[in-house]
Amino acid sequence: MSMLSFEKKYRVRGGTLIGGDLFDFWVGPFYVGFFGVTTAFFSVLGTLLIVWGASQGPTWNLWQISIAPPDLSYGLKLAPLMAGGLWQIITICALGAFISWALREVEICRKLGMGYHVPVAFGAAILAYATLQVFRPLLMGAWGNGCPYGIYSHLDWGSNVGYQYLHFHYNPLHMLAVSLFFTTTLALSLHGSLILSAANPKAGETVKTPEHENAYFRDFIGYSIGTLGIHRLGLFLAVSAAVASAGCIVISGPFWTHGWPQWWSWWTELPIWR
Ligand code: UQ2
Repeated sequence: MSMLSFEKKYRVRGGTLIGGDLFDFWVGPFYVGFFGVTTAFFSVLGTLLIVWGASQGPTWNLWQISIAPPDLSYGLKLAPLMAGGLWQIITICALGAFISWALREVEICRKLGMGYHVPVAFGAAILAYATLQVFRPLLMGAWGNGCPYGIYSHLDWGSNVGYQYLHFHYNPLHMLAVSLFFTTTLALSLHGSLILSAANPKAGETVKTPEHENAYFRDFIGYSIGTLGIHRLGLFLAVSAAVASAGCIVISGPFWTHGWPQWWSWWTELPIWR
């Protein structure tokens, strides 16, 4: 715990959103807080329900275990436990845990006097999950449109939904989301490799500074975005990827029911070709 002397200054009471001082303490290096307790509650309950669901299923093969949403015929009703009800409760546990985690981040931000960029960014990932498992099924009128919890089964679901729209790669927001994910990995590979290079000079030489990092990229491509800029760019790319993902799935069904290749006929139907 090399940061303990630094942390002493920042391990302060207060900043909690709920419960006052009740859960305002640490366990080892970890802040607990009211939302640490609710995170633990929802994740333990959800995990136990998945394991129990698996025990009631046909296999212990890790790849094949699956907990499926209800049949489409149940619509938006609560389903019997063994016919999708388990999936519904597990989905509530998952969202409970994710939202608790984000609020625990908010409390830590408040203690440190930081901005809320971290929980807001994580909120984009929660939005994508909620869009897939809650908002889209709601808009389509049945929980059966949600994605199953299982390693192979969620891949099969993705493949089937893709083919349902003939060729999902023609979905313009899917195109944007994929491009943003790839660009995120490009930016992080450029950044991580630059940091490791500057921090690991030849034996006996001192660690290099941001001046060297700027000079490297100016020599290489004539431009450096800067040490603050690369982190702003990374945040923007990653959050945009999650938001575009949410968009690309929620428009598939609720707002576009044909194949995605057909969407592009807006181009051939432009009056300029007549
Ligand atoms: C940079 C810089 C860093 C970096 C990186 C760059 C000193 C430590 C990686 C270079 C990044 C550029 C030029 C932007 C690339 C654009 C896209 C869309 C991938 O200049 O400043 O700080 O880590």
